[in-house]
Amino acid sequence: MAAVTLYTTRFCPYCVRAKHLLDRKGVAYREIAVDGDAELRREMMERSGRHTVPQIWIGARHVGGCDDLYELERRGELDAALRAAVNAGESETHKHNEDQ
Ligand SMILES: N[C@@H](CCC(=O)N[C@@H](CS)C(=O)NCC(=O)O)C(=O)O
Repeated sequence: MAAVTLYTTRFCPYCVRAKHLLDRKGVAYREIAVDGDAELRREMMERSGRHTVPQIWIGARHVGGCDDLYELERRGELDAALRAAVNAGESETHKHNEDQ
C-alpha cells in the first residue's frame, strides 16, 4: 500500500501543486483519477465528506485538500506524518511476508 493516496482530476491546479510537494518529498503515492467517473467521485465524497479535488490521505489519516497538505508542511508536521505512514506500510509488508 502506498503511504499516500489522493483523488485527483487531470486539469486541477491544486492537484498538480499537491503532487509537486509529494514528489519533492520523494514519497510514493497512489493516485485515483476521478475524471468523468461518477462512482469514484462518489467514493471520494463518502470517504472524505468533501467534494473538491484533491482529497489526500497519509496512511489512514485524511489530510484534506492541497491547502491542508501545505499547511501540514508549514507547521513542520508533514515529514513526520509521511515517515510514519511509510514505516507503517513497511511493517505491514514485513508482517505479511512473515505470515507466508
Ligand atoms: N482549497 C482546496 C481547493 C480545491 C479546489 O477548489 N479544487 C477544484 C478543482 S482545481 C474543485 O474541486 N472544484 C470543484 C469541483 O470540481 O467539483 C484545496 O486546497 O484542495
